[in-house]
Formats: sequence, C-alpha cells, structure tokens
Amino acid sequence: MVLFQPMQEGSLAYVPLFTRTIAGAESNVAIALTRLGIKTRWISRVGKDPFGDAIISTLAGEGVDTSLVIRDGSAPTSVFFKEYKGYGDPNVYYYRQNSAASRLSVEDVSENWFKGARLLHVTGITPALGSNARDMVMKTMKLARKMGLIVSFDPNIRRKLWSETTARKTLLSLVPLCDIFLPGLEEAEFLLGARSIDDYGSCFLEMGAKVVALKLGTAGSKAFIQDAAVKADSYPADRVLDTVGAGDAFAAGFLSTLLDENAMLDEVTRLKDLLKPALERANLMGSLAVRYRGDWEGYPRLDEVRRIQAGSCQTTR
Ligand code: KDG
Repeated sequence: MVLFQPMQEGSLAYVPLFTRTIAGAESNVAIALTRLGIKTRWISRVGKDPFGDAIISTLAGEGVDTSLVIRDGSAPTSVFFKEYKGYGDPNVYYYRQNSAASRLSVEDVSENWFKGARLLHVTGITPALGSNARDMVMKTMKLARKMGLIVSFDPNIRRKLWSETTARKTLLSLVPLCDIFLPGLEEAEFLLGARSIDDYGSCFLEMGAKVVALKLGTAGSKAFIQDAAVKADSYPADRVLDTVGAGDAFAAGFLSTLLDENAMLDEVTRLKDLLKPALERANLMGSLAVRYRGDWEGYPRLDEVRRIQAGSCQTTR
C-alpha cells in the first residue's frame, strides 16, 4: 500500500501535511530480509497508477525482486494513513476496498512464483481482503509446501478488516498449512482464548506448525518445537516512536537466522540450537524498528545488527 504519514501528531481531521511512503506487512518483511542479506521477491497486485509505480520503484530500490507483481488496469492501488496521537500505537485508516490487491485470486497463483525459493512468507492480512484473496493464500501455502518450500505465517490480525468470528476461523484454518507460525501473545489469545504461554506453543504445534515463535512484547519472545522451548529476553528500546512494522522486523530477524544457517525443520537438534540466536536477532530487529516513524525505514542492515550484537555500537545514531 501507499502510506501517508502525518508530519505532526494529532487527529487526522486537523493535520494538514503528510509524507508519502509505502508499507504493508509482507513488503516490510521483504525489505527487512533484503537488508539482512537474503534475496527476496514480493508478489502482489497493484494498480496501473502512479501509486503502483511508487510501490514498485521503492521495493526495487530496496533490492526486492518485483518482477512478478501484477499490474491491474481496472482497480486502484490501496492507500492507508497513520495517525499519531503521542501515546500508544498509531491509529491506521485504510482505503483498500475493491483495491487491486483485494482482487488477488487463485488464478494468479503460479508455480513460477516459487522457482528458486526456499521460503514463502504470508500474513493474515491478505485473507482479510476477501474470499478470493483468502483462497489465493490457501492455494499459495499448499503449493509452496508441495514444492518443498518452508512456509512461514504471521497472523497479523487487523480487526478493522474483518469480523472477529471470520478472522478467528480463517486464521486457525491456515495454521496447519504453515511450518513456522509467528503470532503475538494477544493474537494467540484471540485465536485460542486465555491460556498459558507454553500452552499456546504446544497447541499451535499440535495444529501442525513445526516451529512457533511467540512475541511477548517487553518480555521478549519464546520459540517452541516438538519437545523443546527456548526463551529470549527483549532488547530494550531506548525510544518508541512507531510500533507499526515491528512484528515484521521480528519475522525477518527470526527467518533470516534460520535461512542463513540453512536450517532444516526436521533436524530437531540443530534447529533447537538455532532458536535462541533467531529469537535474539528477531527481538533486536523489533526494538530497532520502533525507534523510527515509518514501518520499515528504520530497519537495520546486517552489519549494523552484527555491530550492535557485538556491543561495538549503540542504538542511537
Ligand atoms: O505490519 C505492518 C502493517 O500493519 C502495515 O504496514 C499496514 O499491512 C498493513 C495492514 O494491512 O495493516
């Protein structure tokens, strides 16, 4: 989506000036992974309009492969606005009904999408755009698995986009189609009701995920695989300006560690050793992301992550 960010805090009814950028959970993950040295491709539908051009040129400028993005001549590119009130998470206002992205459908899915890829990342935002987009996500997850890719799935629950009942039912039906499940604690509670943290881990594993990485906010994160669970403390954020995009940074930190190490999800002993570094990088990524306005502009590059982790560089610059 194209994103308009207000240049000052306050109600959008009174804010006159905006900067124009782009955002979206999946493109955020693609940018973050690219900055961490992973080759990525982002696939979606955007309008044949200047905002569609802006999305493609921004992503391409970040090094993301956009060659398979579909341009739709009869539907617009989606737009959203953030609103900063100076406390809590920013509010978001979507203008995406009947957008090009909402027209993604099973007919778009092609084996070509997965050629040369090791991992497919999807989020629960796309199925919220309508039944054709939901069917497309299901087909994509099934086909990717059939073609031997690891499938990661962040539920990214966006209550403004669908009813609670439909969201819960649809997202739960997607968990068995993924290998790596990346919910936040509140999302786990939304999906399964109030339980203990460990119960969430074991329930999602029972549903079919091979790895569950649960985001616990300031309490860090915890990962679960069959017969093992590993916890990592949060990386303290010295300032919090914008929390939107932090979950995507977490996903990229976690996934990039597994990809860098060529992790096989059925090699349990090795996988277990990778969980702690994966969570640590994920937590650091999340904490760096919230220090900037904008979803992805503050995401670090690999050398920065390494310097911070080695203790040779502060988070302020
Ligand atoms: O994860 C960040 C996203 O929430 C943001 O970029 C907008 O994709 C978005 C959405 O649908 O909320």
